[in-house]
Amino acid sequence: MKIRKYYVRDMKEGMLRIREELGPEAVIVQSRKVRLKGLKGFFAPRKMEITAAVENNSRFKEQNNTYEIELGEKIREELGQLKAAVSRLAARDSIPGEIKEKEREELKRWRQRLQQQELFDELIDELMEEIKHGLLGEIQLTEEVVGLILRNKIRKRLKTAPEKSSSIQVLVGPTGVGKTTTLVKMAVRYALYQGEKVGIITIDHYRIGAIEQLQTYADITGLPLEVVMTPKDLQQALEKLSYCQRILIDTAGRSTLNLAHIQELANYLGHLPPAEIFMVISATTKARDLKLICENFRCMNYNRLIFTKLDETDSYGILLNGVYLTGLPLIYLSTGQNVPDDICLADKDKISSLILGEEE
Ligand SMILES: Nc1nc2c(ncn2[C@@H]2O[C@H](COP(=O)(O)OP(=O)(O)OP(=O)(O)O)[C@@H](O)[C@H]2O)c(=O)[nH]1
Ligand SMILES: [Mg+2]
Repeated sequence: MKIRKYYVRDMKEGMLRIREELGPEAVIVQSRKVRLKGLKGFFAPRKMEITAAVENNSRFKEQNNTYEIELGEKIREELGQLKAAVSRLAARDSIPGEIKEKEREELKRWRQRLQQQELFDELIDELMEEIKHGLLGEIQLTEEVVGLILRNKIRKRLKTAPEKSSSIQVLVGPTGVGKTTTLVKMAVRYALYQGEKVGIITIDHYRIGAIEQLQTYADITGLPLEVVMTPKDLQQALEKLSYCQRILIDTAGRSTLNLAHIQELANYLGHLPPAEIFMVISATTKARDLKLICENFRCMNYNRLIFTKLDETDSYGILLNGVYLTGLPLIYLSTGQNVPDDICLADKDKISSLILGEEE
């Protein structure tokens, strides 16, 4: 596939150049307004950057920088007329059934892939609509090109952020999703690999064995641990660990449907200074339950996302669903039970590839 960028005044000029240089089979992958580099570019009006792609086996061939179609003059003329007619019809959204069907075929495989990846239906529809609108009726699509455009759209919709922007990080979420394990992975990452002084607080005194679980990790890693029993104790624990650059707070897992328990935990967090509050969700969660979790935990004012147990599923749509639903950045992915290794920063390219089933 040949991909080229054009810097032009407007779409009309771009279309002319693309058609002239890449041929009528070319498709527009992306278009945006940009300022050209340098002082001159700064003062000049913005240009339109258009990225166009065409398959290598296009019937157009390059000769001394010009392209010659391997068809007779008459056929070429007829083809041109036919394409113009189709384009006019497409613009009026009155394409004959046969051609409309053809367009659907090219998108169908990708729609199926996104469905199989369990993206929300409404999100799939939005993506497909965006693709259809971004394409010019006149030019022909291939599955490969639709894949490229889709990858770009998914990448744009995903949101990430730096792993740390606050000295206090709290992990909240439903029961058993891997909050404690992930917290320890993060703590070791900061303390061991990034040389920070890290302290841990737990406000999980509800589940039998919860404190012991974290105490064991604290003993192994040598990190200080404070146990908080009441909302007021939280302030004291923060003061005790004030010599630490980073304080990680573990919380009790709460059932998504038990709003009273969720609110009880939110009361603890109300005593915190501004913090990063990570919502931890298992990647194996059903789409419908994801909506419930995001909604019912809202009183926690969570502002970051972590997905765990990516090693237990081959459907990755939930990662985009989570960002779509909350508008929040995705920071970490947990990929297994090994502490501290099975954690990585969320990467837009990698996630797009996972969703689309492409090798990175
Ligand atoms: N396969 C897999 N298992 C994980 C992952 N993260 C955590 N686990 C496992 O999930 C189980 C629960 O982990 P915890 O860290 O105790 O979960 P939690 O959210 O703190 O649980 P509660 O505090 O009871 O709500 C443990 O067996 C972990 O080893 C992961 O990314 N992949
Ligand atoms: Mg826990």
